[in-house]
Amino acid sequence: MKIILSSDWHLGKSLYSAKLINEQATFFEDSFFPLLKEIKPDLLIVAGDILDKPLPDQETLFLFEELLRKLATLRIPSIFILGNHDSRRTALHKFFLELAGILILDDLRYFFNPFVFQNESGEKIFLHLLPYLPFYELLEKIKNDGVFIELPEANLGNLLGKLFEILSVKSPSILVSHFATSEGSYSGEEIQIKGLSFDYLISQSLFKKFDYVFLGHLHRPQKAKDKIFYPGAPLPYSFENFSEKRGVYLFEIKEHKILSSQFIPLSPSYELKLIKGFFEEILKSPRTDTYVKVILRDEMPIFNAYERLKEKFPRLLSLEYENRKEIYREINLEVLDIEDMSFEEKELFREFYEFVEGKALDPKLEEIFVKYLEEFYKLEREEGRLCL
Ligand SMILES: [Mn+2]
Repeated sequence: MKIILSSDWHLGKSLYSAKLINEQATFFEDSFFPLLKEIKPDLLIVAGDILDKPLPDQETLFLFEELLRKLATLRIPSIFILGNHDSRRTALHKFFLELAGILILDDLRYFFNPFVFQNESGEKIFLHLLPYLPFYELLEKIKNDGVFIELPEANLGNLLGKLFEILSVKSPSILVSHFATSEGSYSGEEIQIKGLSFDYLISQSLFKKFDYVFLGHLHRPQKAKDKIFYPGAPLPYSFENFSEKRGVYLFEIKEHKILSSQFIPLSPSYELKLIKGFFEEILKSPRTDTYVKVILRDEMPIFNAYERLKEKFPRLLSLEYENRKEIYREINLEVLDIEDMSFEEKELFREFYEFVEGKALDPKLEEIFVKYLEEFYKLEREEGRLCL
């Protein structure tokens, strides 16, 4: 039996100001579906974060619909579970989709009693499907199923530990779920949404009961102990680890065992580039149409830097200064003593500079400021706008 495992599609994702929907459509058209056609898996599993937002826009829903239509046309049985970015909207037409061989799981109906999947040659696997649900919702659902659990401390690790304890499994048992494990390796793309906090870090030692564990949430492809697999996001969704290979896992299962697990890299439909250096040097680099993030090493702010770099890099998404990370410090109004503030321009500028930069004003900068201030007054006087 051949299984393709994918996760974290994040359809409808934006990277800074750039909507990636067209690139996502191209990726599925040019990379993902050609692979499915070539491999003809018995089953496709997508382990959560199908859509990027709980309230997806129309374009995202159209793309999702198109992908589901293709899966149905290719007659590839598919199982999707919800991730922390999804909402019930992702599973809206689940009952109709099931008629087309596509299961979208937003509840626990195949957790205690596994979903038994059997291929044409009679090979069977037992899938325990556990979609992402906020902790208290999960607790509520378990109660509704008539399972009562006492927790020493209300956190997901404890709850899952107990749940796995009472679960009865048959081989090969596969857990499909969506969360972070404390031993996992992060990409910086796993944005906290719907309160996914450190309580949601699960120790991999909890999985003893299962033969295999297929997980979503961490965006870097990774495996552990030859039984825990994260396929990761199929496309790069941040400027961290963007050069890492993305793709899917292919499993060959025979006689209750995974005979082989292979990570298959897929070509991305776009590239990300991180450029670090001094402004004048960067201006000399060749023009590129890929998505770019620039980090300037310059100490002093560069006039109109974004617009000037944009000529070189039309898809410039972000511009940062390496040493000016704290520029958006929280403004603490209680510390600002208005009565004590001077309204003399030089003094005001010095205070403003100190407030924004967190350090004293350089005398050279002050000189420049005074020079422009004098010029400004001179001009204003000449034009008759100032009666001083
Ligand atoms: Mn994700």
